[in-house]
Amino acid sequence: MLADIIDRRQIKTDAESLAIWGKDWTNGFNVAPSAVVFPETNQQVVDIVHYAIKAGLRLVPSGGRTGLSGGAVAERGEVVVSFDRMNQILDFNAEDRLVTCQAGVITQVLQEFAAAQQLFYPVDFASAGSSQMGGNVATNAGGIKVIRYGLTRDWVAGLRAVTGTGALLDCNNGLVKNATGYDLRHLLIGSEGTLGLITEVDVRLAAQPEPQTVMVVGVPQVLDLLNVLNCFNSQVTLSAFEFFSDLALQKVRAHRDLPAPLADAVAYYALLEFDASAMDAASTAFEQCLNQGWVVDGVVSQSQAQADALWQLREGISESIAPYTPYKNDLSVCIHDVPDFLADVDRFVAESYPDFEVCWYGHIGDGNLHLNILRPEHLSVEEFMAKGHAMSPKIFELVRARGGSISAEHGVGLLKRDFLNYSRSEQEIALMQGLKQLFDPHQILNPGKLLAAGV
Ligand code: S2G
Ligand code: ZN
Repeated sequence: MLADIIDRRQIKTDAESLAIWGKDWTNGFNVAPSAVVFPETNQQVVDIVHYAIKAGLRLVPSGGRTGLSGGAVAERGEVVVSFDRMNQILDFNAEDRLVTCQAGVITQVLQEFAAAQQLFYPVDFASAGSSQMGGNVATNAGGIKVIRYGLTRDWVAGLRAVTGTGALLDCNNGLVKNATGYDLRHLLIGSEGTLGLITEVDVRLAAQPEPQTVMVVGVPQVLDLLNVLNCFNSQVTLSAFEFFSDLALQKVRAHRDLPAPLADAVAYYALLEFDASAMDAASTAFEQCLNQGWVVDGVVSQSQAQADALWQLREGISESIAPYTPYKNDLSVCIHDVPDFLADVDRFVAESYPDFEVCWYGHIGDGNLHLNILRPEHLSVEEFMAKGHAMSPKIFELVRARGGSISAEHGVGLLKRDFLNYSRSEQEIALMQGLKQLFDPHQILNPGKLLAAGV
């Protein structure tokens, strides 16, 4: 049917393609798209939406397929709209420091393009090598530099998107200032393909930072991580403040054959990044933390290669624990709440799930914790996922008690859809459903993601 409106070479229906493009990095969901279509222009995306309305097709937008909440999973015969072939950088303006990317531009390609203009695209995370700009905008991707540079949302100066009525919206057009009503750009950012299919993004670029230094310190008491953060934050402009447990470090070292960062193992580690010119201030802060007993040891990169090696210890975690089919939760609370929240969760899991190994890591400088439970040998994946789903509401209760988020940066997708009420009020959810009705009256855009379908 689709061949009526798009070249056959842009349509795949073979089983292997359906299996590849029908999912993202999330496991545990049925993968059953009916076809994959590869538009090459905005107009083709418009035509696909108009056709879907007429033919009663439902569409799942697909970018780098690195999502962790099932946001790009086609589980019920939907047509996957892949932006792989809309992967060009269309324009760049040095005065505006703006680059216009098609949705399929890989994050790393944009980072390298920015560097070639002596500028900097400051949103970075482990999947930068395969994630795409459209998906980054659709999930408001965060990552490891948020503490200094904010999230994707902060760098989107404009975007083009096709709504569920087939309207091609051109939002904000790269303007710095535009006080002319509701900023629809910010509705579409983080909407996970449920309000519109993002086809192009006008991205603002930052000035190139000076050379960075990376420090890894050993923190025996998890609660002291926040003391270390506060001590450094008061004296150093941090580009990153990440943490990971010794269990996470063991898995990365085994998976990537990397040396330990410190002479002795410590229960927790913090990875800090800051301008090389702030080394003296960082040394002072380190000494203070040492005197307080908050840290016991530390290492500082002396070269870019050493900085990259230290970053591997953090950025390699997700991939290194994947073989343990971890049960993931991506949680956030206000920074001042992190110590008590961490203690709440650790206590709850130890009491209720003594056989669960908790692998803690994340962007603790943003109050964002990645709670990964590694699958115990004696449980099958199905049994383990079922136990995880039963455990999550109790974890979300701890999140709600502190006004936190049940999905800090990975989005809602399918995985967290039924738990929105732990972090959003009924009034807010009703308004979100109203917006969904306005932008996608035929319920064809990523149905069932973020919001329960058909409401
Ligand atoms: C991270 C990556 C995905 C995961 O490493 O910061 O956001 O495994 C994560 O949780
Ligand atoms: Zn993360």
